[in-house]
Amino acid sequence: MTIAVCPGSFDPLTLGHVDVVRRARSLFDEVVVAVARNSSKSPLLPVATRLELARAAFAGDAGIRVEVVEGLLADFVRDVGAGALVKGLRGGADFDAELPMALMNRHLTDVETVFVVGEPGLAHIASSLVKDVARFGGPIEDLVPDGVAAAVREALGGSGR
Ligand code: COD
Repeated sequence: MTIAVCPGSFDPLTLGHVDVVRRARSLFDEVVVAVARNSSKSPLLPVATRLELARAAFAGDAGIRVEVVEGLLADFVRDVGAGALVKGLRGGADFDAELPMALMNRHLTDVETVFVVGEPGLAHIASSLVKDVARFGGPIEDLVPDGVAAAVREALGGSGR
């Protein structure tokens, strides 16, 4: 059985992430979505909320499960028996950010990183922009799975629409 890990901060989960995870599932028998407790970014949503929202988004998808990654991603990949990491690319800037991580993860565990090109119609969606739009009262419902917009607004203290 082929297993891949799709890691991210998912702060918040967006339709871009969902597209990448489902593309990964079309290539591998099982996909483990790894919600990073600690990344270099300080999250808006607590990890329990990010986990719950991701589990709800993929509840109907066979072969996709969602876990928290507590420490090094390379250790998590080894622990779940995955053969690959899958990351999504929106453009060259994503590749520039992802390449050093792919090289470091291969250095640490020999795991390969597979890049999938996301749906072009979702290329404008980034978690950081979703939070920014919400912070200033803009609509985010059509950028994120069900339930995510309400969680973002609540975390922002009820600001926004
Ligand atoms: N279309 C296509 N792809 C997309 C889109 C979109 N609209 N939106 C996001 N993506 C892709 C991103 O390019 C990325 O591949 C993935 O989705 C996740 O994105 P984010 O922003 O949620 O996640 P990041 O980039 O903050 O995740 C960073 C990690 C959690 C992977 C990293 O910090 C990590 O590995 N942390 C664990 C500790 C560790 O091992 N550190 C050393 C790493 S070498």
